[in-house]
Amino acid sequence: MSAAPALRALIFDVDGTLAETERDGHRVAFNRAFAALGLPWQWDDATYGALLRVAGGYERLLSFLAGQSDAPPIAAEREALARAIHQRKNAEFSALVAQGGIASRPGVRRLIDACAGQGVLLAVATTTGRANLDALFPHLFGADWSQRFAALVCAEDAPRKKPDPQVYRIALARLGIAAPAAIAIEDSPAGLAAARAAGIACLITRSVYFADADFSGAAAVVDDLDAAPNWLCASPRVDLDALRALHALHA
Ligand code: XBP
Ligand code: MG
Repeated sequence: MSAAPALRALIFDVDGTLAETERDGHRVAFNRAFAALGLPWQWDDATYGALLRVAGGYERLLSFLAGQSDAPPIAAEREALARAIHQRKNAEFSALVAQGGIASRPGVRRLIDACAGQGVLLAVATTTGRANLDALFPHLFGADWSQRFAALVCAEDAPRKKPDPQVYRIALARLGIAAPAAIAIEDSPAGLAAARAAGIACLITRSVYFADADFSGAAAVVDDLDAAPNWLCASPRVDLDALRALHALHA
């Protein structure tokens, strides 16, 4: 029997995983965009939680507009409206981030800092656009954030949104590693499905909108990265030793 490959990379989802950007950022920004454009809609927490089943902000808007009797009846008009709302939403998201309204989730900064010293590559695999990363990451990881990540794969690179594995396959290609050498860290069922379909073991850190979701197929599920690992390891939190132990069990 051959030994399990070493853990070479952590591939992070962004929204809900690194920060509660859906609750504190995108939902608020969508509502500000609706108001700024004189549109009659506002999404409360429960509505947004249900809409999150559709990955991608633009796609989420289109799916919402298709079910609204007060939205344009012609598909091309709904698409134009969704593009306008989405563009404004992203501007509002950047403004929210600039105001300091979004912090990283527990343990994220610690784990990302640890990778640099231990030769574990870092990558991002997200359905959000690159502009949202450029706005958010300096606040989460400092001005030199881009030097920390060996690969950033966003909506512009991977148009087929999660649960499609495209975003993870591109991340692996850019990292130059095979799927068994990585662990994905995700918060959503669609993200888990995308990582698994790419052949990558996946750790779930539960976020507010997916607190009760079914994560069958995950290597493990924790409340956040500062929680005690619920698999066999000596670490008190999810650190690189804990992830190596999880990886050895699932690679
Ligand atoms: C994130 C998304 C994104 C964000 C908003 O999913 O679905 O659409 O909600 O970003 P994941 P955009 O965390 O699984 O990558 O509006 O830029 O799409
Ligand atoms: Mg997510």
